[in-house]
Amino acid sequence: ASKSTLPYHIRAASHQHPVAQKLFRIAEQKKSNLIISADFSDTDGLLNCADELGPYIAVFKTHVDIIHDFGEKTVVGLKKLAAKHNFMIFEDRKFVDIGSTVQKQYHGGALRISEWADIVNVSPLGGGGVVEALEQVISNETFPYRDERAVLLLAEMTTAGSLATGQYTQKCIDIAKQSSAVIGFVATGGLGTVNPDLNTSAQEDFLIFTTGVNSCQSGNILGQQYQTPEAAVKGGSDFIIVGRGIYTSENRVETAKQYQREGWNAYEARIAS
Ligand code: 5FU
Repeated sequence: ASKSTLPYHIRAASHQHPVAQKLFRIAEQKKSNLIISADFSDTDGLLNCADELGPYIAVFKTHVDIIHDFGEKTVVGLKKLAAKHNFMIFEDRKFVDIGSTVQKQYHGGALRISEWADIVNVSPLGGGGVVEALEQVISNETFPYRDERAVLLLAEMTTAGSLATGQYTQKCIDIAKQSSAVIGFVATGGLGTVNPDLNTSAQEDFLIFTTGVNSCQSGNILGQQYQTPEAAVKGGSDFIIVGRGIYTSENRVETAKQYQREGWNAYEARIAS
């Protein structure tokens, strides 16, 4: 049975993971299932965007390795704005190496991801060991953010010719079921409603995060493929991720509000169905 027709507050109350509980509650409070993909290359640009759009989003998604002046100011600023506007932070890092390397990339290192990102994602090309490696860090008694960190698996990609399909996607579901740190998937939406192996038990409730959302574009030259907020949410997406559709628009606050409304209306329609 799909969980996608249940309201977020019901899913929050029954979810096993504190990060998923918090995220559902934020979404419900702010009436937003919108994630901004803030692909900025400088700290000021990133923080300005977080401050301006913070009120309308549930999650702020980053690629901090593209920020040329990343440092203390970025980390402190992000954490402060997340608290101010009540959003979570998702670093779209797509960890893909062997477990011990990923542990070092996640915790410490140049980007200090474990310090500030509530959510990170993993590309389990090398199998489930990489998820176990992150779980080891997150569940360690000395880790200061023990119940405040979660993992998504990159089960599908939006790009034309993606290899993350079929058996690969299925295997991601198997890996997720083995791990207490995984709260869901980055996927195109349908995973939440059409996959017969997903969310089959009362305890299981994986969240679907969907990139490649844009109301006006159908694609661009580098293979990106888009769907509208309505199509994504109707198809089973719990959180829609919008980048250029918002941050390159003339008035990004108004555009963000519009995506927020569209995403939320589609969610309300889905739970009423
Ligand atoms: F895993 C994926 C994927 O399959 N497609 C994506 O587009 C991630 N992304 C990210 O979402 C990508 O790295 C960008 O950060 C963002 C999409 O940005 P856009 O401007 O909305 O196309």
